[in-house]
Amino acid sequence: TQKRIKGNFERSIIVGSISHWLGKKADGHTHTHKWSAYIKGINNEELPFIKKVVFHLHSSFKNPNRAVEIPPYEISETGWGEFDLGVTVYFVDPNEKPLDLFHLLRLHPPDGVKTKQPVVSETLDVIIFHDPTESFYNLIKLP
Ligand code: SLL
Repeated sequence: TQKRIKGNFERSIIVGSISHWLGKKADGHTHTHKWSAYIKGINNEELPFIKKVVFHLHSSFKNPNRAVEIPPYEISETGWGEFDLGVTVYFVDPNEKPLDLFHLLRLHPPDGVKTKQPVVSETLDVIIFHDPTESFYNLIKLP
């Protein structure tokens, strides 16, 4: 068994989305917005301790579970509605339990008023790793 580094170690990740209104469409297409959802580091720090991110979209999308194995951990889609996006973050150490997050994918500002401007929604998630193995600690320690 591997040596462990005693203690709780925090790393923060940003879970977010950006949505753009597609503009008035003559063809009557129902997709009104193009959006991206992502996991990223603060100040675009790399996240070498992440192995894979799976985005769980609303069931109205084709292939709603989208796995991204290399950074940037981001997906893009077009759609018409807001929904609770599920995000599962897998870590390089398979013994670290995957993290399940939810992110409200916003197409409109929180006040509900429609806008032509991009809508960004981000939250910070603090992850606490407890007694990590030495090799995993080397991936989570800050530069
Ligand atoms: C609801 N908030 O509660 C809604 C669900 C789902 C949005 C919104 C589908 C795009 C496609 C899409 O935008 N879904 O058809 O590919 O029911």
